[in-house]
Amino acid sequence: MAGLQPTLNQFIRARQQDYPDAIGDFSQLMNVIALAGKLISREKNLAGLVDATGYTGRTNIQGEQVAKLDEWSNDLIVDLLGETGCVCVMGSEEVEEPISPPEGASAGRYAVLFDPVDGSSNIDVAAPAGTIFSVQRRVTKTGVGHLEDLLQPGRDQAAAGYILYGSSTMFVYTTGNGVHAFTLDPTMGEFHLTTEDLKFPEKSNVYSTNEGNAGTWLEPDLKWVEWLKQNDPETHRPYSARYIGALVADFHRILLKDGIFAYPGNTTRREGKLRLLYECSPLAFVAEQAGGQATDGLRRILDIEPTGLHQRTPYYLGNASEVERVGRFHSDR
Ligand code: FDP
Repeated sequence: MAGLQPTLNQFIRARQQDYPDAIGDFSQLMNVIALAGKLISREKNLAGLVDATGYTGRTNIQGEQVAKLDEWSNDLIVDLLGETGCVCVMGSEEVEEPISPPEGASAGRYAVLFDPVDGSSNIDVAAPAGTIFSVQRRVTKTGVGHLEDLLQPGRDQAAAGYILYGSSTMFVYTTGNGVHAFTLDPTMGEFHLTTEDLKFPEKSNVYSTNEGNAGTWLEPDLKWVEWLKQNDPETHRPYSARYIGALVADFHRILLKDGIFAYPGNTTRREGKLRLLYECSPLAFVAEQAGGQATDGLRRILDIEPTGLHQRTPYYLGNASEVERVGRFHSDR
């Protein structure tokens, strides 16, 4: 029954013993991210009424149009995190360079990367979108705003997760001790635990990819999707296709119902579209903690050594056996 399950705050506090060096910073960070999620959720739900649809007219570092909600959410998260005194640097999809906490705020032990609104083109059509976050421990000793604290491989993440703005607003996170999902009760303004230690289901015959790009795909991906579509009931084929066009929403469906998400590289952009540090790595951490996998076709996403804040990677994410299968199509590329 709603309201009886622990709140996100209570749940994280009860698990402080998972972090021997915890001094409350981590729970504060999670609470602030959750607060941002509640505010973005409210803004998204009222989008047409509060001038939150459409674009600002600017393009970001990726050359993509900046949606009004992208900009609003980015500023909100930067302000909220910056004030905590828990961060030494932030990295956002919307900002080219590392972001320092404001002058006067103390520098904390964490570096936080985020995509404020993933799938923002869905906002104008009242379809799902999300926020993705990744928390790394600082590796530098002094000062703030160091790129080095952001450029760490995904396997070192202290925590990662996402907020899904769908028919419900969900907060899903891991600290490397399982994946836990919370649902926002908007009447209470609280996230309540809905699933502890979430795992991918066993069965899997759904794929999620933008097949409209197939004309630019490389041979392994063409052959793989062709295989998925063949009729062979023994191997549960053909697979069903589902594509929402917002990574968080597509991934959440797969996490709950099984399958694989793919955004391959292609002939014009070998590195694909999705960004390693604030899209792929955090969801890869969640996926692995739920028994799934994430690769670039050949390499484990969490083992990629980042070289740039906005670097991209081909991406295959989901049920372990499905990610292994697509890897076999890529193994001779
Ligand atoms: P968007 O550009 O709308 O923000 O990385 C961004 C992303 O959406 C993902 O959420 C989504 O999976 C993908 O791009 C959609 O890209 P395509 O429109 O090329 O399919």
